[in-house]
Amino acid sequence: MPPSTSLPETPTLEQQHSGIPSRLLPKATNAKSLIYDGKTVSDTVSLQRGLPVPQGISLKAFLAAIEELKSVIGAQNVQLNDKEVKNGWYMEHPNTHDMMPLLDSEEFIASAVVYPGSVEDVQAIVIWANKHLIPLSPISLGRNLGYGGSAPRVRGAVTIDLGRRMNRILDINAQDYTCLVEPGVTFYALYEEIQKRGLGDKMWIDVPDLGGGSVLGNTLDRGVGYTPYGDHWAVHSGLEVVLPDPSARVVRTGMGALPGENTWQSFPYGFGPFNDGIFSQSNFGVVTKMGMTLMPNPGGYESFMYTFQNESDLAPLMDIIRPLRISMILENVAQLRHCLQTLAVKGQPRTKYFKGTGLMPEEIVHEELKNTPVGDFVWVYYGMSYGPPHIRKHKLAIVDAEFRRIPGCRKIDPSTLPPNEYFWSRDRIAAGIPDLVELAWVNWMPNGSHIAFSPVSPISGDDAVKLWNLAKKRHTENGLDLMPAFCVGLREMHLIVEIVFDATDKDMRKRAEKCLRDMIEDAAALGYGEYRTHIALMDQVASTYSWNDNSLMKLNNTLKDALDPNGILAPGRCGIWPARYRNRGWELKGGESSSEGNGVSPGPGEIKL
Ligand code: EUG
Repeated sequence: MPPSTSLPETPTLEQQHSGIPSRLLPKATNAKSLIYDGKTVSDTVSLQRGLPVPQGISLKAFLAAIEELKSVIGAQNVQLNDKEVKNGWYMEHPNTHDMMPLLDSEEFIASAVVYPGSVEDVQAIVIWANKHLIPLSPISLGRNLGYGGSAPRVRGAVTIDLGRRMNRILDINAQDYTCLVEPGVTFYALYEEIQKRGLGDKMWIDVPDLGGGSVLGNTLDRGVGYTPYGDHWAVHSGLEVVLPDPSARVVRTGMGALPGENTWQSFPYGFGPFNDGIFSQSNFGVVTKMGMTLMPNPGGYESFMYTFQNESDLAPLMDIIRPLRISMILENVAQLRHCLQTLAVKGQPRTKYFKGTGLMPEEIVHEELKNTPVGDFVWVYYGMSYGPPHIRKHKLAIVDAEFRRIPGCRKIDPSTLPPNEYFWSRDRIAAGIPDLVELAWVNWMPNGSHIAFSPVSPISGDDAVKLWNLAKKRHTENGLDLMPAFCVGLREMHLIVEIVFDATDKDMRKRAEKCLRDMIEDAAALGYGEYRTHIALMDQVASTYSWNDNSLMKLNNTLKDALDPNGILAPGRCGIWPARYRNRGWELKGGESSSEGNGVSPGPGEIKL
């Protein structure tokens, strides 16, 4: 590895749609050097298996089809993936494969990447794919890290990188507090544009832990942010979708169906069935535009942070949080984090604290935390109160009285914390200011990669403890450090357990997969299902939603066959397989070394429900 001082500078938003805002460039430089310090192998890998031609087409026919596509959308907008792949890092990520591979890095990999510049180009690509029966895999930014990133589920699918050339903010409506975006608009870009137009005092956006993702892509995957508008899907309004059948028809949902409409972004439903849902976490259409509502500046805000000293505080604390959250005294998707993640987010490798193998000893974590400005703890709650001071005062007093029912609870005074303390990153994010700090815990392991276990549960002490115990059991069995964060929604919580692993360590990858699959199974047995998952785990997660003889998947299959009769769009995404792939062993159940099934049927396939 070259010394990190010689790394090229991270591209900025001025230079490219996926770039970092200039205000965050020093942070990006620092984050990048920490990540590159942790890489023990070359960043570029030449493809051992050559061009990953998708099943069902010969190399010769595939290459001829690629030439044909070049003549339709321009040769410069079609790139074959036949030489090498580069892993990069969050800000300079690949669009060809999963840079954090759970299986071999040549499994979830594209044969080519295409760059449409318009909705018409997207239609042309869909028509082309139907003609040649070539699988497509659309991405917006491809920063769905922990869930497969930019990778296609089917080896050799042609990735449609929508974001590179379709990244306009089409509208920011300062009267209705809405916007309309293309796939390539990141949270960073939307935030900067609102500031640039002088609207920053008036309106906020809602941002996830990292701001480099696509607003549209994150919302379609039902991502989460940390202002009161944190449920992105719930606050979107209006989609434009290219359908995957050979007609490649363009549809606008909700009010967008009415020519000359004036409420596409302010009334999501329109008339008739509310279709938006079938285009989220699915493979039923290529979304090319999305409306999003924006939050009025609440007129002030104040972050707060409480620490709790005992593992056993988890249950009573959750039971305290639930009524406060449902009644909106706790106003945002707040996080209750475990101390190990707080240590890891400092960005240093685990070996800095512990040279041994096996699990990170708890005593060492507590010894380290004692010497930090926050001090030692087991759980930490990050929240924010919104509104002018006289309104915040009453809400914060209730929170304080309730949290202090837990013996040993400490409220940390933010004025005692240095500017680089993680608290300030949570503070910015809960105020809708996108940041780049969260990433740092990937450095816990060399070649740090992460993959999430994300079950949904009621907000209750009993449920939190059950999930904590099952995660702990499976992590211990597999020798993996456990770093849970409970993200508390309004009436449910998402537990997010990110397993950090060394992607070059085959044995560790196997243990991570075993741990994830066992947790999914254990959770399902207790009534918990995941809100989102990695492409390698989608078949398993989908199979847990099996009520009444898998009737939900049967409905999804009916929709898939009707909308995508040739099965070209993102086969296998969210466990939904087109007829051409069904019953041919494409589903991943665990332990496989190949992500592929045994062929595809030559025609539209037998539709059997
Ligand atoms: C995080 C949160 C998520 C998710 C993946 C990661 C944050 C980790 C609430 O949803 O799906 C610290």
